[in-house]
Amino acid sequence: MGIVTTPRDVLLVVDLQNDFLPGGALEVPDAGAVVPLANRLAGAFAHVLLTQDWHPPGHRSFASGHAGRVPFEVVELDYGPQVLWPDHCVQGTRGAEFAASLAIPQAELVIRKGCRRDVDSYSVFCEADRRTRTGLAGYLRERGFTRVFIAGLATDFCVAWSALDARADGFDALVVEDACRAIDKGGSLAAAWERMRAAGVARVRTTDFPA
Ligand code: VGL
Ligand code: ZN
Repeated sequence: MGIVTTPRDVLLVVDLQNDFLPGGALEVPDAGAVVPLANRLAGAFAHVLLTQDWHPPGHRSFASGHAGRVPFEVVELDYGPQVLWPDHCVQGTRGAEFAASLAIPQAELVIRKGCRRDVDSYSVFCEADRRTRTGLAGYLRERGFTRVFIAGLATDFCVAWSALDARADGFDALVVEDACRAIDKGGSLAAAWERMRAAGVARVRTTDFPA
């Protein structure tokens, strides 16, 4: 598929932060490969936005605050099931900073998520309570963007939830598959692709863009 981008397209680069990269607190397998791909992909877009997982210390999604629990277990919170994570992307820490090799200075907006202590947010559109909006849909609409391409981390969490919410909010959503990496615990990656397929999220590759 040869993709021709237009000024109505936007690239969302999701969570390319130290804690998700090699040596980070919540390292995503092979995540280091994504940064150069994202840098190059960004050149095909007139508009690029970055997202940043941005938790206060003691965030409810951290296993460390749940007695007797360990990372990757699932607990029931008031808004539903929550995977517990190692402490990661704490506001103002080195782990929360963008990868040093990320080179997208033209990015127009950085949207932060997971900022409230008691509510996680994989989606860049809407928090895990499924009520609190981040404002991204309004921003995209006001600027006339209709197609949202997504690359970054992690395919089965922030990328997938954001793609699904983009569709729910009436945007075309296209995940650039090879410019993403997954956490993939307990079948989470296959389940995420199935949900995205059913919702009409398109699956594309960096090789679909002009060199
Ligand atoms: C993410 C788990 C916890 C992600 C963020 O960026 O996919 N995953 N926080
Ligand atoms: Zn997080």
